[in-house]
Amino acid sequence: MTAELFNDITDTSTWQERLGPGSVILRRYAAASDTALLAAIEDAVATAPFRHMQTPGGFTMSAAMSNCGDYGWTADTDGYRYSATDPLNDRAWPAMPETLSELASRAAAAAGFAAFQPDVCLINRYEPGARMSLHQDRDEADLTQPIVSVSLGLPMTFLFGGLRRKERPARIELQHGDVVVWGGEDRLRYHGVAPLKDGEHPLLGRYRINLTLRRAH
Ligand code: MD3
Ligand code: FE
Repeated sequence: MTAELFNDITDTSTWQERLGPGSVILRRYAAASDTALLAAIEDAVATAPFRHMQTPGGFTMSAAMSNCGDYGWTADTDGYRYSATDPLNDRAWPAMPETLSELASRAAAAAGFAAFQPDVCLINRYEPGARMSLHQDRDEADLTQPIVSVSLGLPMTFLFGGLRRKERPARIELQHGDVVVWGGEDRLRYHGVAPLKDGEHPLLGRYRINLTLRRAH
């Protein structure tokens, strides 16, 4: 037996788990491109730094956020919106690297959504204790377009609720490299992120980064 057979680094297997009629987990789908994705994120946040946005309700979000693409998702005391410029500097958001858009189109196609072309990548960064409460994503113009999410770094517990806020959410572990495609009937389901547990990830240290690739317009 050769050592490689037992070496995690050579394990590039991926597999699918269906979550609902319109949502599929592509386990480890992004693991092979992790360093390229992280380099692309570093590039973007050098121009559009991570920041903690304010919600219209007056709370500060515990995940730090930035964007790349033609638009960026922003929150402030006036509400939630997609804007073509970064409100911190009134400049265009950094362009979306092809590594990101191509990964998202491929993942969407693998889940049955042909020709997905994202125009936004929202970048969320969690540190231990950071969370995201149950919400729907409904600021996009065409809700027949899916959302593709990519998890990097520390593992987390994803909360997958129903179409009404009061339904008790399922808890799903997502790990480094996991990609999830959300569309169809599941597109408007309530979802959130449980408080991140402390840990140490070989590439990201004490952080989890989530990318959501979206079609805003
Ligand atoms: C299910 N982000 O940015 S990604 C968000 O891990 C957001 O940072 C979480 O929710 C995160 O809005 C979850 C998974 C996700 C994204 C969009 C969805 C799940 C979804 C849209 C509809 C249903
Ligand atoms: Fe969301």
